[in-house]
Amino acid sequence: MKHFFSKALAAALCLACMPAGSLHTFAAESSSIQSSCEGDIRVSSVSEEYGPGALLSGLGQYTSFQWYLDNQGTFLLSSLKQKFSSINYAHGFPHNNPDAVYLPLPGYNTAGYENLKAVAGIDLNIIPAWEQYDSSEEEKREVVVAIIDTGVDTAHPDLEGALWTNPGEIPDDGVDNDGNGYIDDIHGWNFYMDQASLCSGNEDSHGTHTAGIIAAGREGGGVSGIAGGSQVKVMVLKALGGPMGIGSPESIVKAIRYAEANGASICNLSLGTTRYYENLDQAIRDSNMLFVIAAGNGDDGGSGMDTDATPVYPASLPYDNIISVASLNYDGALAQSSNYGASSVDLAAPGSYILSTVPGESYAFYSGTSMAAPMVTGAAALLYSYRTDLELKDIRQALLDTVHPLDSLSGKTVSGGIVDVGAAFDWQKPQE
Ligand SMILES: [Ca+2]
Ligand SMILES: [Ca+2]
Ligand SMILES: [Ca+2]
Repeated sequence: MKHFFSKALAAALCLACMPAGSLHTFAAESSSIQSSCEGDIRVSSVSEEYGPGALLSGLGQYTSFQWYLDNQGTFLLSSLKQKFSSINYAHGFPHNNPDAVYLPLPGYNTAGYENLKAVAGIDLNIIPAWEQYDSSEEEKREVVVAIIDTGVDTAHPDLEGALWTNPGEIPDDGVDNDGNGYIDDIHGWNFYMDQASLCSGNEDSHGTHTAGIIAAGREGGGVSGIAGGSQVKVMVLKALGGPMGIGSPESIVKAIRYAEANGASICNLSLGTTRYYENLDQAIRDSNMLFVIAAGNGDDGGSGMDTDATPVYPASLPYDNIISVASLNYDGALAQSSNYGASSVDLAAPGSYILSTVPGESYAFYSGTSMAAPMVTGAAALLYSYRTDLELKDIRQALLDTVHPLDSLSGKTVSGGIVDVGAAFDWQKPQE
């Protein structure tokens, strides 16, 4: 087994003041409309004339801001700021626990984004995939996606129908009905607090956002998740918490084991650390799940790093069951804060100004590789559900083989491109 850990390099890595030895999630330059469990939706008047995708949902007041679904070249940050009453960072606390796993800090100054011009076609090409999925009469595979993150507001209306439900468990009766070792684990488990409750409020914004990217309903307004309204369901495994989104590698390892034991096949990890943990490495190496992992958001100054030279864990682990994901802007450039690596980062996905769910029936824009990874997780899950002829390792290959190549990603990622879901749906498995 190959070990990457380098003490000297570890200290150099972080989005902002992240010490060696912390695992954390990667949402940089987060722009929050609101993230509160009691919260209202603090959005000023929203017009559908801004941004792409206005027609994706008849009720979708937010869908028009999801540029990555169908980028028509009209998305403009300055317009966004005019439309929304508050655009703030979601996370802004220094990280100072040396033995933790945690949330990312905001990245660089976003001033350079004000007048960045969106480029048409820089998107997931998801529409053809949705059309195929919806029109096909073939039986779809049920796919459970484990989200190991902060918690998720499971009561968010846009996540109704998106959640995995443990079939053998009766809620709130104080009994471990299915005998899996966890009492009343209906939609997952809270490994951070070792309890069934999955949402504690603001601290669970990041996980709720991730869940929405993957599986928010395509119908009924709000946002549209990549695998929304499909046979894909998300299992909520809270392993990070507190105002700084801290957790331990042990919690993540337990969550990985739970996920696998309870039927998950794909696992989203929008988290990372500079420190090598043998137990985390082994849990991933020995797992049959496909892991989609955020590549990380750069160094102290918010500049993306080459993780071939400065690894980030677990994204940089060399296993075939990992897809490491970089973050792309709406103009097709690699996000300034996104890590990259010709051999350690597999592909890129949209990650700047991503609108998704946060606790309290709210929505927020976050940015970073934390948002790019669940794009790929959603794509992988939808593809795995649709292509019942494929195995998980084929899903990874299909996504890598069918990327839309971009000059900005050449030499910076293994595949040199942005994930193209429509093309992946038509992928042909090579004859052996
Ligand atoms: Ca149980
Ligand atoms: Ca029970
Ligand atoms: Ca929705």
